[in-house]
Amino acid sequence: MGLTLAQKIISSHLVCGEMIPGSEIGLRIDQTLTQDATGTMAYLQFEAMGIERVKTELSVAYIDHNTLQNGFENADDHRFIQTVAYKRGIRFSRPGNGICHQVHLERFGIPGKTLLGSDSHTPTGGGIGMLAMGAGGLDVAVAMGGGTYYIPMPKIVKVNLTGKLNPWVAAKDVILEVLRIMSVKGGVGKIIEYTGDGVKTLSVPERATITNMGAELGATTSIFPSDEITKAFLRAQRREEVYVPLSADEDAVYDEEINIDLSALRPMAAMPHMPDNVKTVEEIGQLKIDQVCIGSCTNSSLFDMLKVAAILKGKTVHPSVSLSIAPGSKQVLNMLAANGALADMIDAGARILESACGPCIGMGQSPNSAGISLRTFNRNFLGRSGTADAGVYLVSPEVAALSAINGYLSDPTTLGDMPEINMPEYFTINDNMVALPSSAENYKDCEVIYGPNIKEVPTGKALEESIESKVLLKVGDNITTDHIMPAGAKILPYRSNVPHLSQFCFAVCDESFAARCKEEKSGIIIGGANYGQGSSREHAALVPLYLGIRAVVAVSFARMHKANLINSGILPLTFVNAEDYDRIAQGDEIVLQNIRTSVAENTNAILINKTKNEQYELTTDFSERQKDILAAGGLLNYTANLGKE
Ligand code: MIC
Ligand code: SF4
Repeated sequence: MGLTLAQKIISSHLVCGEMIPGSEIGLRIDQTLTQDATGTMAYLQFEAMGIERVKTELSVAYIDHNTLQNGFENADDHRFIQTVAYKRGIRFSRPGNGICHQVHLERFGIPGKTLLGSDSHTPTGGGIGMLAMGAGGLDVAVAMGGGTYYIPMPKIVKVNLTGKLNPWVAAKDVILEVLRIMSVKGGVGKIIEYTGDGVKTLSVPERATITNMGAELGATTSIFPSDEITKAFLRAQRREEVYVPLSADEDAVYDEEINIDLSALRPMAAMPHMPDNVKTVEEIGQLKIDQVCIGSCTNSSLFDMLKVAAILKGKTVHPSVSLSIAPGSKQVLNMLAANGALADMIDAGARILESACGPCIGMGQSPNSAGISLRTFNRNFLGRSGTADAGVYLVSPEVAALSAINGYLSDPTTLGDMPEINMPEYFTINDNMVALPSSAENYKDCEVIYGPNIKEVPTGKALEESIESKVLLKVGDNITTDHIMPAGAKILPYRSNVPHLSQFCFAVCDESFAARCKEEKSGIIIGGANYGQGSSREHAALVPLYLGIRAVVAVSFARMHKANLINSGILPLTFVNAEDYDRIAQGDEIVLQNIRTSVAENTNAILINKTKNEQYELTTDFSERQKDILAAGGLLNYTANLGKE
């Protein structure tokens, strides 16, 4: 029986386990990346492990999220990361060099390698045939130290692409169609593998848009084959030597199959407040808009920017619209400047932002009250833009640029012929903003500089036999990490200061949650389906840990968040009967009886609801390794205990 491409890369990196869907496998990680919003914590944990130098083939630390320096905090974190990187053998991509995923694809990604990043959009690397996955910072720290990365073996979904995109229909519309079909929880426990004749009609930046936003499906990762188009992209980046052809075997067997005819797709938009709330632009109609933001790791390649510039050329942004554009990397921005496209954008009235995440993570450009914002980004979760009542629509760069001129949501297919976009034979290469680390000889003398905003990382406590506690919060389905631990310009500077962060935990859903936790000192959370979807941020586990949360009982969990809960020593438990979710209420007094034994023996746990005088069965479905981590009260304790043995 043949193998799919993902299975081939997994089998060549398999440290332990069997490729049986759902069972735990351990993978060797070739490359890692971090960004600054998760990186500070990841490097604090790396430092706590006492490992002298990274053991990967390549590790890169990017600064791209916390770039509004509205106080000393972000700059201090940047300096901390820079000094750790220098000392420990990690390359450092300086602020201004661009968004981690865009830069990594351009300059470092290698087909067939494994990449683990402390950011959920790491699967962007799947655009050149990497097995690229997002994870919590602690998992990335372990991988940097040469440790194995564990995941449940995913099912493999084949997305068979046929036909060719029509003019003005974009890669964004392909992934929006996949989201419409599969939903934000449809990809949990799965790898999305793209095949079929349609693949060769898509350039690497287009493929990367699709794999990037596969994160919104909840998928472990997404991957395209590595072919002649990949080779041409790597050649244009003057990295042809890393090219290897890679594809699935002819007789590969997939767990699921989806067919998409590219020629049948229309421009689409994901409506507030979920990336799978997708309709065609035509169906939504001429919605009046207040803001357009173009950029993010999903749509900020040179290819995207040149299309935007061609649409804006000679026009003026509508008077009631604010248009901002953040090119994805220094390479992109430089090339736009050199060929005049940047001047076309500026001339049309675009507000040019630095090459960083910017508005995508609420670092500025929050819309006006109740504003309608079109964004080429990947997430439109409630409140993420920084304006609680704004409505964010996710669209392609083509839709965004035309709408910015018209002042309302517009379908670009009405524009007739597409302007010819000529991609350069070679990109402009200058890696001068990637600082190299110290040498293996002199690293010992390098100092790591900590700022005053860096506070202790909370650690869990060993699991007790029974937990007696209270339901401190009950939430519904598809709760995102942006609900649990919001980001944005005001909060992100405190990513290394958990006590300060804690006051914002769940504030989007319930402003009094943090205060209640502080009063009660211990509690559990009840969640619906797909609890913790979205980001890889482990703060969504570390902060509840700090607030005394002992367990989250949900209908189901998103992959990265479940791993982060386990790593921090919080029990992620699921209802055996999903209907029991309706029976338990916020404020109920509960007991998780003999929970330590249930976890150790993998038997169903019993939740006694003392308030209702009822009891419910919960699943404890953990691997041997996860059981030990939970028993120890988190991965850091577990690792420290190993050292004592
Ligand atoms: C995001 O898009 O939500 C982020 C910010 O990039 C996160 C990481 C973080 O919270 O720092 C992600 O996607 O993992
Ligand atoms: Fe940055 Fe947005 Fe991409 Fe997250 S999704 S890495 S915030 S650009």
